[in-house]
Amino acid sequence: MVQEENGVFPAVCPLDCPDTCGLLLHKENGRIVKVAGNPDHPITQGAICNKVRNMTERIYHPERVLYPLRRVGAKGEGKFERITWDEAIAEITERYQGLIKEYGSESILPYSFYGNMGMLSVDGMDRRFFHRLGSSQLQQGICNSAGNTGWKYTMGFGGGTSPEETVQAKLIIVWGGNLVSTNMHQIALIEKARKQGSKLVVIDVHRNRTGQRADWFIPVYPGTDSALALGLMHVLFEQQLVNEEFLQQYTIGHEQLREHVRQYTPERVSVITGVPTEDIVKLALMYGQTSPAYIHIGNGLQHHDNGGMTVRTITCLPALIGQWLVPGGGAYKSNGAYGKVNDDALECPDLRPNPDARTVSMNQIGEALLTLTPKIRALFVYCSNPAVVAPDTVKVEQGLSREDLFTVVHDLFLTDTARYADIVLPATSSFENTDLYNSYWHHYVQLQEPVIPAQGESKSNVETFKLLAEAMGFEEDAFKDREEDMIRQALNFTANPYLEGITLEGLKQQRFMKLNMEPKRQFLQRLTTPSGKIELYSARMEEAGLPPLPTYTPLQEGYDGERRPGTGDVYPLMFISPPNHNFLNSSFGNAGKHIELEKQPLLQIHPQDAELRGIADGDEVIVWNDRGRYQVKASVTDKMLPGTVVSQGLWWDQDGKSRRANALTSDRLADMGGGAVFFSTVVEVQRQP
Ligand SMILES: Nc1nc2c(c(=O)[nH]1)N[C@H]1C(S)=C(S)[C@@H](COP(=O)(O)OP(=O)(O)OC[C@H]3O[C@@H](n4cnc5c(=O)[nH]c(N)nc54)[C@H](O)[C@@H]3O)O[C@H]1N2
Ligand SMILES: Nc1nc2c(c(=O)[nH]1)N[C@H]1C(S)=C(S)[C@@H](COP(=O)(O)OP(=O)(O)OC[C@H]3O[C@@H](n4cnc5c(=O)[nH]c(N)nc54)[C@H](O)[C@@H]3O)O[C@H]1N2
Ligand code: SF4
Ligand SMILES: [Mo]
Repeated sequence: MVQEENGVFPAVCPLDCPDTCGLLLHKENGRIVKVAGNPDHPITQGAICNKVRNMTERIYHPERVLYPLRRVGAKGEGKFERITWDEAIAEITERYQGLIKEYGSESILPYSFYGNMGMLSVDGMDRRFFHRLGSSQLQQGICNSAGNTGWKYTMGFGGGTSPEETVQAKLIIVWGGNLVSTNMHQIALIEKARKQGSKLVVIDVHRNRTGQRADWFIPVYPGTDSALALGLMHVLFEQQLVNEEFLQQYTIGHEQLREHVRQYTPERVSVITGVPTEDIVKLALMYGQTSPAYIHIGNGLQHHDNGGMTVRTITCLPALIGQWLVPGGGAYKSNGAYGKVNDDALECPDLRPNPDARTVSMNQIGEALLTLTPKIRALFVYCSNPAVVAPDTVKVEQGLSREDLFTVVHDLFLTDTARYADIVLPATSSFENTDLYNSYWHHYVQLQEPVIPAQGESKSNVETFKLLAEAMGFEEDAFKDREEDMIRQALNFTANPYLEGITLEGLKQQRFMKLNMEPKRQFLQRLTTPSGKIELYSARMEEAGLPPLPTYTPLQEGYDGERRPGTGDVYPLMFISPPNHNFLNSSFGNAGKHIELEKQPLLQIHPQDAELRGIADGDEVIVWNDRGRYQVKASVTDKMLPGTVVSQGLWWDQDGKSRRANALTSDRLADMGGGAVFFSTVVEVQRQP
């Protein structure tokens, strides 16, 4: 049931952002005229970002896809004709049935990520459908999987310090994260802490918006953070700043670690990281002598060849000084595990006739489309835009161009990916749906109910996959469930004590309900490693062929102390392409206001590197390597150490101007979790002739 024509209605921000803000949608004559923050939300407290304040532009965008489309031009050309839903569903099921008969169900691959964080949308009816179909499975390693794996080897449970506590911290280290743009309410909490005398240290490869606010910004060479953390450990042990009692009681491997870190002297670490020796010592003393000390581990530093080990190494630091037992101390990488729902009930993996169906890495989609045997013959993309966000987009595009590939894209827009589709299906915005939301940062569960009707002929993911299931003749009850049934099933999960007391009825009344955080105080319960302790030495890592102790491993492409930029390598510059302030990954890359604010993609380049190449501020430059090219405007700045160039934002390429950063990035996988290595990229830059 959709709400009345006029009024103010509660909503949830659906975007892949840790804050998961509570919203209020103001409606006039049936249209949303204003998107505001909900002041009653205990964490987000009515403040929202500019991106979502301008969300109406996206919802009512003139280019929103409102009807099913069939391709009439060449793949990539973007020429389509309008068809009906009946025609679209009939064509898809006919193709799928034919492919299954001839090549088996694994010839079909779903491709999705968290374009909408609603659990029913991306971990719900869609999963049921592809399980029952017996499709190939997608390994979703594009975002945080390397780092989260490294964290879990060390700590077990995938949750750290609660946001509310961080205001008590006296020292806050933001390590490889740009929270001003990507987690604004954590910044609000940090500012509160600073008013009470806390210091903010930011460690990053460039002085991003967050670094610009820091009391101390420490620039590092990309991919060298584990060496820095090991250098800090060296000093902590040497200066006897470690908490021996905590190490004895709560950790295993501290004796081995003590020996192991002797080799990481500040002098050696300084050469590897670019951080002056005295700064390494100063930071170690600060960390060892300030309590509570909180480390916020960003996602950026784990998009590297060594990303899993980097997060694992930093995760060991609070244990050395016993900060896990201090309220406001400890560390955060993701708090997703606290709100874990009943995934089996939601996704119904038992419907799968072939539990051993092959798994394809979403980071290697281009390669998979081009070379995998037996071939992928059909691709169903939803809640993701691989032609822009996946590594090595030149290969992705070649794969998507295959004439014998049948591609369906379900989206709100004709994205760069959708232009290669055979069939495009129109998706609703989250404000048109019922869905359940968790945050991977704060502890509030939230409910979205439709505020406006589905625009045009758009349908939600749940509806779309139900229609497809019906047309495929899938008769299981799982495909008859309504949204509210699915929410009840998800919340019915006694295995997670944090979820106790959260119900659909409660959510309808209160809109946001806090997880039951009582068990958290029993810190030991959260150490779900095999030993039940913090594993400074991990036998499981050893079994997986990884160094069991925290270790620094240089990037495969790139440089450290031994191999400096500009010393004759073909591609002497490290290329970092993190998110920008006004887009959400590639979402909003087509919205007027958001583009107006970002203007155009820039390449931040150090004055030394610019001078060497005769590049002046404002010049159009070409960035290239063996994989592809990227055309941007140079911004000469000393925000990075020489040798690193930075370009923020995932831009659409529809004007044919080579505007995809991922044309340059590699589809290698990180050391853990099948993670992506976006930032382990080397390039050369020249002024556009
Ligand atoms: N405005 C906005 N907000 C977003 C997003 C967005 O696109 N726009 N995306 C959302 C998503 S999906 C995610 S995963 C999060 C990500 O948000 P964050 O956790 O903040 O991570 P990133 O922005 O990817 O990278 C953060 C920083 O890592 C730095 N970095 C790169 N390599 C290294 C390194 O080797 N060492 C160190 N120390 N730093 C390094 C980059 O320079 C960058 O400043 O943000 C979410 N929020
Ligand atoms: N170079 C480089 N590449 C990166 C990153 C980086 O920092 N640098 N970051 C990486 C990270 S951390 C991530 S998480 C990925 C993110 O990559 P994606 O998950 O692909 O994120 P978006 O680009 O936001 O694309 C989401 C799409 O889902 C659509 N969508 C939204 N809601 C719905 C819905 O309800 N139904 C359907 N069917 N569609 C919907 C949106 O319109 C949009 O086109 O990108 C990765 N790529
Ligand atoms: S994108 Fe993040 S900060 Fe902005 S409204 Fe959504 S949840 Fe809040
Ligand atoms: Mo992400």
